[in-house]
Amino acid sequence: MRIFALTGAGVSAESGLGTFRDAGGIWARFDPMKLATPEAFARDPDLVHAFYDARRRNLLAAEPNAAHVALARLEAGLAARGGELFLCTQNIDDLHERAGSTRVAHMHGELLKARCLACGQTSRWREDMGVTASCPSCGETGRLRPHVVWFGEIPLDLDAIFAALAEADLFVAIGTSGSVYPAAGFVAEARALGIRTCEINLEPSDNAALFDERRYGRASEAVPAFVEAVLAAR
Ligand code: BV8
Repeated sequence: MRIFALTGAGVSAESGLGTFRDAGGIWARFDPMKLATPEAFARDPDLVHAFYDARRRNLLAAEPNAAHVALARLEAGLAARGGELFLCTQNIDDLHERAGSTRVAHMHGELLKARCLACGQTSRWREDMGVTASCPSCGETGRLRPHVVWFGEIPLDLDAIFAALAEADLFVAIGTSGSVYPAAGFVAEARALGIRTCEINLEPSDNAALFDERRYGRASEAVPAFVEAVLAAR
């Protein structure tokens, strides 16, 4: 059985990482259009770096939760049965990896990586970045940005993502409001391909009506229950 799982901020919410649209979520305190765009970075790099430096520090103090652990178990359980999990995340945290997932497509990039605007190299980055950091590859100073996909930029790994989606037997969206494209369009793509769809979320998402199956609850409870059901059925 091939499962394509798309995760969003809701899967990391119980690990203490803010979500984007919930009351009090990251964007509720910051305007995404002011921060998560190339224009914002060009206009006020200090402010954008401060936003990501704060999130990076928060992430380094966070732990994966039961939802991340369950998805790692699903990857191993499907592989043991000759199946496959393609885990595509909109999240820029590394909690899936820290929970044991080995194949994660970070379509919106990764908070713990830096990209150099001088040499184009990406490197692991765990400290504050700010406008004075130097590139580990070329040594240039003040030319680093977070390796994340901002609004208006093209998400990463799209070819691999759409290829995996086309091969899936089940598409499951977990902890995402279905409000950011192209990720929010994946469920419609799955339906057009005749693929069964499932949503696991705290509450109905913007595109809830497009899902064949809907499971609501906190990810740390609903995702383990879903994984047990899938692995018991095989
Ligand atoms: C692009 C990285 C062109 C940075 C982010 C149509 C087609 C294509 C593009 C567009 C389009 N319409 C509009 C666009 C433009 C735009 C867009 O979608 N705008 C929106 C505002 C309408 N899209 C883009 O700009 C994208 N690029 O289009 O390029 C292109 C595209 C394809 C091909 C060629 C060219 C780039 C978008 C990426 C932006 N970067 N993040 C950073 O993190 O700072 S987006 C950001 O929002 C996050 O990555 C996040 O993934 C994303 C979506 O948010 P969610 O993850 O869903 O989080 P949210 O808070 O919204 O929802 C959380 C859910 O969890 C809620 O439902 C909540 O109920 C639930 N929840 C909460 N707690 C729990 C829970 N569930 C379970 N348990 C809990 N405990």
